[in-house]
Amino acid sequence: MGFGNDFVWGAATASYQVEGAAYEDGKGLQIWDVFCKDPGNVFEGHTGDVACDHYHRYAEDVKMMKEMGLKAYRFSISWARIMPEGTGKVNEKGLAFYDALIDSLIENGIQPYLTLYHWDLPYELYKRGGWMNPDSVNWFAEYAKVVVEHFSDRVLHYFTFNEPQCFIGHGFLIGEHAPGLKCPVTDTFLMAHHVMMAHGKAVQAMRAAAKQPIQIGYAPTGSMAYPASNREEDIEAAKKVLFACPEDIKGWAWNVSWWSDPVMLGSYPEEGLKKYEKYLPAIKPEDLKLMHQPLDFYAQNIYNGNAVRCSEEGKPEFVLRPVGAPKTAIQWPITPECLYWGPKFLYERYGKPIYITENGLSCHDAVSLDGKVHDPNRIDFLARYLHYLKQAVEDGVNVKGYFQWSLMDNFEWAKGYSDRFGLIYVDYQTQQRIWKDSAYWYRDMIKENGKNL
Ligand code: IFM
Repeated sequence: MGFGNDFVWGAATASYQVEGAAYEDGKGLQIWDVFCKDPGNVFEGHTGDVACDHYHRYAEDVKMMKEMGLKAYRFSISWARIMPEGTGKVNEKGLAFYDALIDSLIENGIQPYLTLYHWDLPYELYKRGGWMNPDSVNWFAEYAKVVVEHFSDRVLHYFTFNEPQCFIGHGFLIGEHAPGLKCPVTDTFLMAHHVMMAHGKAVQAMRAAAKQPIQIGYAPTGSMAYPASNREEDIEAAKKVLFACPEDIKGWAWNVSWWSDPVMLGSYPEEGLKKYEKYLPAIKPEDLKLMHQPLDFYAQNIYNGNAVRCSEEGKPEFVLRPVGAPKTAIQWPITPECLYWGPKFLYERYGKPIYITENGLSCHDAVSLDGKVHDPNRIDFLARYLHYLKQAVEDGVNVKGYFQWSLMDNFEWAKGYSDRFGLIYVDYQTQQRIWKDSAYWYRDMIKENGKNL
C-alpha cells in the first residue's frame, strides 16, 4: 500500500518570507513592513524587503521545483500587493506577478495551492482596527472574491488563513510578531471570532465567484499530542490533550479546538466556553453558522508534539522527554510520531480529507568546502516523519498531500534570516540558490512515491 499515485508532494512558502519587492509596483504597506523598521523587533534588524527576491526570480524557482519533481507549490498572496489599501482599488501589477507565477507553475506541471492570508495584514486595514473591527469580516471576503474571480480559471485549491494561532497569539497577545501588540486577552478573543467569521464569509464569496468548482480549506497549526504507549488509556489521554483548551490564559491561542471546532463543526468547544467565559465576546448562533461553511478538506501545519499518558489517577499527563532528546536548530523537539497521531486524531474529529500544509525544520546549514550544503539532520528528520505519515495513510487516514516547509531558506519572522528551513539554501548576499542534500533526497523520495520510507 502506501501513498496513492495521486498523493500531492509539495513545498510551501509565504509572500513576505520570500517575495521581497516590498515597495515595488504599487504594493501597499502591510504590518510586517512597518514592524521590521523598529530596532529590536527582528533579529539584527533584518527585514523582508528583499527576502529571496522571489518576486523577480520566480521563474528560476519554478524551474527548481520542477527538477525536484514537486506536484504542487503552496504560496500565499500578499493582500496589500493586489489591494494596496486592503479594500477597493485593485493593483493590476500585483495581479500580474501572481499571474506570471501561476502560469509558470502550470506550464511546468506544478499545481498552485494558494493561501489567502499568511500574516501580512494591509497596514491601511490595521489603522482601521484590523481584526478588532467587525468590518474585517467583509474586508477579507472582498479580498477573497477578487482573488478567486481573477485566478480560479487556473487555481483550484485555496486555503483561507494560515496559522491563526500565530498571527493572533504572537502578533496581538505576546507582541513578538507584527504588529507587536500586547492587547488584553478579551480583545484577542474578539479578533479570533472575527477571523473565523471572515473565513466563513470568504468561503461563501469564493464559491460564488469561482469560474469552475474549487476546493477550499483552512490551515491552522498546533502542537500535536501522541500517546506514550499503545495502551488504550494513553491514546485517549493524548487525544484529550490535543483538543484541550490551555489553562494559561496568555497562551490560550495555542489551541486546536478553539480555532478548528467552529470552522469544522459549527461550535466552540464546551471546555473553552467555560474556561474563557469572562473574556468572550457575545457569540451569536448566526456567527457560528457563518464560520461553519462546507469545506473540501482540512489542513494542518504539524512540526512537533508531546508524549502523553494516562496517570494512575486516570488523568492525562505529559511525559518528560529524556535528557538530551533531539531538537532542531530553532530548539523545537523532534517528535516524528506526531505525523501519525496528529492526522489520525484530526481525521477522526473533523472527518475531512487532510493536507499537511507545513512540516519541516531549521538546521545550522552552511556551504561546505566542497561548495555543497550537507544537511543529514534534515534528511533524517524527513525520513522519520514521513515514515509515520505513511503509516497513518496505511491505517486509513485520508491524507491527500504533504507540503514541506520550506522550499527555500527565507525570512523567519522575528528571527530574521538566522534560521534556515529550506530544502534549497539561499545565499542572501548573491541570491544564489544551492540545493541542499535534503532537496535531492526529497526529489528521489517523490520519484518513488515514498516506497522506501
Ligand atoms: O516560517 C513559519 C511559517 O511562516 C509558519 N509556520 C511555521 C514556519 C516555521 O516557523
